[in-house]
Amino acid sequence: MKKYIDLRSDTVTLPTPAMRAAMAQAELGDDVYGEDPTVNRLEQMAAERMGKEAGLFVASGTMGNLVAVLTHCGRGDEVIMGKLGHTFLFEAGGVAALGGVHPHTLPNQPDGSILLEDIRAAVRADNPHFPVSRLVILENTHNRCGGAPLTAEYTRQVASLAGEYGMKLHLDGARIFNAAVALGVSAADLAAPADSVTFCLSKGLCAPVGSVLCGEGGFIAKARRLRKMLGGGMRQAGVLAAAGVVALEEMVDRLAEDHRRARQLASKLAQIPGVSLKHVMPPSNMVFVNLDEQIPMTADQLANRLKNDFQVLVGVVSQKQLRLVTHYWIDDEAVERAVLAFERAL
Ligand code: TLP
Repeated sequence: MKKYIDLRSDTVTLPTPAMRAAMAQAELGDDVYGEDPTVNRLEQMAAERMGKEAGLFVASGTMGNLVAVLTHCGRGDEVIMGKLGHTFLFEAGGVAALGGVHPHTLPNQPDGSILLEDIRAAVRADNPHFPVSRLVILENTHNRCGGAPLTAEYTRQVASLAGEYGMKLHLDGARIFNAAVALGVSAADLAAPADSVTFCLSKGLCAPVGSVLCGEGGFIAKARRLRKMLGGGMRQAGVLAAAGVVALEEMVDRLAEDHRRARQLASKLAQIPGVSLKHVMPPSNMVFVNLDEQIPMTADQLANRLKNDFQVLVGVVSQKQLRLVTHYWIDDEAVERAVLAFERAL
């Protein structure tokens, strides 16, 4: 098999040798009976890291967000989310399809936030014509907004606005540790204002599978039933959770290296004629590359050329935009080789 430099996403990360060893040795039980000690340990560690009472190991970030929405909302309720949010764009419409929950989308600002006045204006009056406004979702870091981190202060303002109207706040913190490292604060600080938070073990943290949904004890008990309903009750899941434990113990602080490499990649790509970037100084581990009109190629064509001629894989966002994501398996040499591939391909 050819050896690719894979910058399509941090979801492509393979487990580290320490994770494989922990998986092989994990103590196991039936988690649907609550008897898998490794899952229980991971859920407890995750809850502590998020500053919440309890955690629930789920198969993916998508499942974590879906379970959270179904736990907070009933059929005919409305959830406010960003137009560029992962929950709106990339989760197969699960909240509507499976929960009968109505998405109300609002513009995302370039920094990933949603304007407070937009949220306030979107809240429904108590009137039988309208769905009931029940939940707000924020995303941190914000994927489509260039990996931008939302501050704890902004999140607090949204939580307090939501609270004024009896709504809850869910945080899609798939990359909350990237946000914490970027801002120099703890993930618990960022999650504190939210009623619930999902974070992913299988992105920059390198675990092969899984996310954890965290919140208060009663919320997680209800979420556990919904996870079962969705087919997400996993049995000897400790074999996966073991990698998650290593992810939390060993892989969080090093995310700063991925951010440094994203800046390095961006600053070099920005020097190539015809290339411009969403952020010349990317705030976390994502680099969004725009191809100017002078480049006679679509993003798709460029991605194919990078793959076939240079063994470099990148994500295609739109006709003229690519996304490159740094992660544990991208070292300084891979960054250099990717830049060289762009220079030659263009
Ligand atoms: N994001 C993936 C793709 O689905 C786009 C990626 O390559 O970035 N929330 C956020 C903010 C995400 O970026 C993702 C995955 C998820 C949730 C869903 O996680 P999974 O893939 O575990 O369901």
